[in-house]
Amino acid sequence: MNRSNLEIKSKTLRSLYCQMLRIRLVEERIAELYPEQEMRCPVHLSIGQEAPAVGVCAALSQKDKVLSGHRSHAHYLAKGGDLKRMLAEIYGKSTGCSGGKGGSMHLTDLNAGFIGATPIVGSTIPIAVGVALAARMRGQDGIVAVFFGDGATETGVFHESLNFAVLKRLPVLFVCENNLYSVYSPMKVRQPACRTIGQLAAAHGLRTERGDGNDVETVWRCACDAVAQIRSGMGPVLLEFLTYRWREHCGPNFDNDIGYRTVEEYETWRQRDPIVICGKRLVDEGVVSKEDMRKEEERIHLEIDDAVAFAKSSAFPASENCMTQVYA
Ligand SMILES: Cc1ncc(C[n+]2csc(CCOP(=O)(O)OP(=O)(O)O)c2C)c(N)n1
Ligand SMILES: [Mg+2]
Repeated sequence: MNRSNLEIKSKTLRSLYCQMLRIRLVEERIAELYPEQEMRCPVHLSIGQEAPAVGVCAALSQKDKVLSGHRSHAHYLAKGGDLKRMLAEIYGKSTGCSGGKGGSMHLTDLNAGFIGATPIVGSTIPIAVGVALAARMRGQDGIVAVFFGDGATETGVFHESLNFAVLKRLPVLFVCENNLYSVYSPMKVRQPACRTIGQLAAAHGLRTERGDGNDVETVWRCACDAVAQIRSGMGPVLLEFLTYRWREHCGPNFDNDIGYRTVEEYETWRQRDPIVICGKRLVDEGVVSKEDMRKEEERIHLEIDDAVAFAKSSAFPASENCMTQVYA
C-alpha cells in the first residue's frame, strides 16, 4: 500500500473506531440511566455488535438511505442521526425525533437519510425495497441499506422483498446482523444447519457475502465492494455479518444466568470486542496513542452529558397533540 492509501486507511479506521466507541458509550449511558424509570419505552441495545452498523454506514454517502428494526440505535447514530433527538425520543419528549410518541423503536432522521425503524420484525425490509423503487421512478440516484437480524430472515416479506429487488435490479443493500439468536431461540432450533442465510438469499439471485461482524475493517471493506457493485447497476446484494449481543434481548441487563446460552459462549464473544480489536490495531499501527483514545472518550462523555440534559429538560408532548403524528 502506498503512503497516501495508508493514510486514508488509517484515517478511516480511526473514524470507525471513534464511531463505535460513541455508540457503545451512548448505549452504556442508556443502560445506566434506565433504572431511573424515566425512559418508559423498551430498549434493545446493540452493545457488542456495533461494527456492522458503523462499517456499513461508512461505505454509504450522505444521500444514501438507511432503514432498521427494533435494535436501531447503532444504525441511526452511524448514519449521522441526531443524538439529542434520539435520547429525547427515548425519554418520550416532544423534542424527540418522533415527537416523543415513538420511543426507541421508532427512530428517524430524514436529514441524515435515516428513513426509519419499526418494531415489527422484517417490516422495514419491503419498505426499503419500496424506497429504492420510488427513488428510481423519480429519477434519483443513491442506494438504500436495510439492517435486520437473523430472525427477520424467517419472515415471508424477507423473501418477497429479495425476489422483487432482484427482479427490478433495485439498488438495495440487505444487511443481516446474525447474532445467533432470536430472543431466546438459537439458530439451531429455527433453521436447518445444512444451509446459510446467504444461500437462502443466493437462491433468489442475489450476490451474497458472509463476514466477521466483529471486525469493523472487514465489514467496511465488504460493504464498500457491495456498494460499488450496487452503484454500477448490478442489482441488490446481501451481506451477512456474524456478531453477538452482550446484554439481554430487550433491556439494560445481562441475562446469562437464565440459561438459554452458555457463559462460555458469551465469554468467547466478549473476548472479541469489536472496539478492542479495532483499538489495538490502531495502537499497534501507531495511528493513535492510548492518550488520544482517552481524550476521545472524554469528549464523547461530554457530548452525551449534554444530550441527556437536553432530553431530560425537554417537555413532554402536549395533551392536545396526542392524536397528531399517529396513524389510526
Ligand atoms: C412480526 C413479529 N414477530 C415477533 C416479534 C417479537 N420479536 C421482537 S424482536 C424478536 C427477535 C428478532 O430476532 P432477530 O431478527 O434475530 O433480531 P435481534 O433481536 O437478534 O437483533 C422477536 C421475535 C415482533 N416484534 N414482530
Ligand atoms: Mg438475532
